[in-house]
Amino acid sequence: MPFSRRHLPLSIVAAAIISTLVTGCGKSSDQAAAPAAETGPLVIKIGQASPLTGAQAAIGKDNESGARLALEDANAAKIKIGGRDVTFEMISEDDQADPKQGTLVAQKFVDSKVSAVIGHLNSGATIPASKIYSDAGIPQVSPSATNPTYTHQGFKTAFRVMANDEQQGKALGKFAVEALKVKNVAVIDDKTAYGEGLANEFRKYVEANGVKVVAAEHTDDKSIDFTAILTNVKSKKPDIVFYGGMYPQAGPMVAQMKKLGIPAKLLTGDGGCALEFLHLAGDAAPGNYCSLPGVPLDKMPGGAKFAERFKTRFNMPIQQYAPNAYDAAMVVVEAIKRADSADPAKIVAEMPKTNMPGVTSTITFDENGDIKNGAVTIYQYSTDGKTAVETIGGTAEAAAAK
Ligand code: ABU
Repeated sequence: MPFSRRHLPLSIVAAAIISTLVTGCGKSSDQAAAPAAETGPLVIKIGQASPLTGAQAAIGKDNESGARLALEDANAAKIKIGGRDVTFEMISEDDQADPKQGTLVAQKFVDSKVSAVIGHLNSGATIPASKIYSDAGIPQVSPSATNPTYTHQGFKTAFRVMANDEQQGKALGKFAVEALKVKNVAVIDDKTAYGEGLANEFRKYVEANGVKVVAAEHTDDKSIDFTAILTNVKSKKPDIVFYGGMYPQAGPMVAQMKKLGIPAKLLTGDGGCALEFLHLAGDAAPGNYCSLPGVPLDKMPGGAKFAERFKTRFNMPIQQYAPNAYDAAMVVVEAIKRADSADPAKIVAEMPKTNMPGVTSTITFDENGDIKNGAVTIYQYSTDGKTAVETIGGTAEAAAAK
């Protein structure tokens, strides 16, 4: 970090961001953003895409709210682009966590002439959509899609504000080997870009460290009955069950593990680390593990204040990725300010220069568009929440979380 904001409340961090937004706006406008004849307010459209209906709607709306809060803050800052007053307008679309729907939403954003996109939430939707944004030259920042492929396709338009699944799979494997000291594991995935990819990264790490995979099973991101695969898993007596997938499956899975008398705990990634897991798992939740990219909320530079503001604004707690969605949107706003333009090409050119003290951490990108120094935190569920047990990797914030 250029200077320590770790213990500063969000109000101060937000004030700093707002102050930065207000300054440096005296450059002349480009034609695409502000034709010389126009002097009225400039409306800059920002796309937001996540599952707003279906089993993952809770976290999809959480992403939407995080991005909305950022754009409301940007509007309150009354920035100018090309000398004109600016209003950021969020266009939010439901991609249903579906790859095909993701591409339809992406084309809709292109047709609507958005300046940038925050999203998508799921890797399965983000990856195919990213080709459409790349072809259109529109910058895209995913708050939560963690499959490495997203940023490894050579697209200049693709960015993500959290650690990817190479890092997350390795961190989960390291935790299983070193902290849990497992000797054999069962691995289940949902065959999605995210779930299968994370399970493969986990498996690669544990097998390289002498752990035996005694069962490898597959489900999908719609199923809620896992009796058949769990019956097979039970017969193999694993020390732990790893699941690569999302909470609508992870919650019922642990409930059914308990019902079947499987003594092993579930270890899963960020897809299983949503607040909703607790409701779905019921009394089977305590003791199970999940990971989330980043440091714990209370160790984030602006975490505590953000949680308070989020609760006040939306009358509900943070579900999962809202702080990351806030940062993703603010990264775009900052790039627009530096570009002094709403022209996507000019915003894309500014994105690699990002060095922003955000809610979650100071955000800078590597040559692929991945966040530099991304941390991963492992949590253990209790009856009514989850407790951070270990933070692996990352920057000063991660060190402070240990
Ligand atoms: N990172 C887990 C949830 C989103 C995704 O990557 O599919």
